[in-house]
Amino acid sequence: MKQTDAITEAQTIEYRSEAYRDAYSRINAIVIEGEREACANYLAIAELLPDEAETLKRLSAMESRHLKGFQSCARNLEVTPDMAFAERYFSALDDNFQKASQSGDLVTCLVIQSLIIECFAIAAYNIYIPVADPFARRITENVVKDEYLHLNFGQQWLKANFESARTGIEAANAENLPIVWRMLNEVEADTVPLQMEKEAIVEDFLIAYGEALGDIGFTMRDVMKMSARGLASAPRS
Ligand code: PL3
Ligand code: FE2
Ligand code: FE2
Repeated sequence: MKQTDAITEAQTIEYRSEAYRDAYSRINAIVIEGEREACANYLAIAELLPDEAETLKRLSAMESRHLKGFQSCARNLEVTPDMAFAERYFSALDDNFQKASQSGDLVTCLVIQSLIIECFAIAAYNIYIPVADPFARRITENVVKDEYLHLNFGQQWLKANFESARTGIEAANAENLPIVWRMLNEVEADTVPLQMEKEAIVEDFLIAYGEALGDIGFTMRDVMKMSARGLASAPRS
């Protein structure tokens, strides 16, 4: 979509309508919960990777700023985020992260947080920015820049350890990517009043995730196979 089209389109959205604010109470809560978990997850990763603890604590602090930024977006629209919904929404992915972190499985932790969740965030935020209200747009533009750094952290570590991490990355992908496809289907209805296209989010996710996997060391064929994991079995909506 051309930038000018996006701006014209964004101006036609009734940010204060009941329908918009109702959908926003769930989407915004998902984002807040995602940022809250990301904040905790980087601290958990720091325990497993003491050499990088300083950097990881910085990433965690960024997540806590993101969390506050998105809370202010809800306040600005006088929306109460539905946090109980958001916790359920993330529970399958979060359970897998907790299991991995408790068993010291650093590779799985990095795949879930730095690759999968950050790519999901990057895709969603990029699609949201052109249709966001002006207040939320400014905040999300700044947040998304950080998310690329977070993706890059995991990407660089997994690339440097590709030989030993390879099978672990594949296993974590197989287990967790299907969950993300289900999560995307679950928010589809609520992205409509926000004028976010699910297809565009999927496309952006696949680009960011595929580029990361390719840079880490996977062949194009591997990338295709891994990205499609769970896509076909995800319930159609
Ligand atoms: C990691 O830094 C952040 C993790 C957040 C995950 C976000 C998932 C987004 C789902 C769809 C939301 C659309 C964006 C709208 C922003 C209010
Ligand atoms: Fe974040
Ligand atoms: Fe992040």
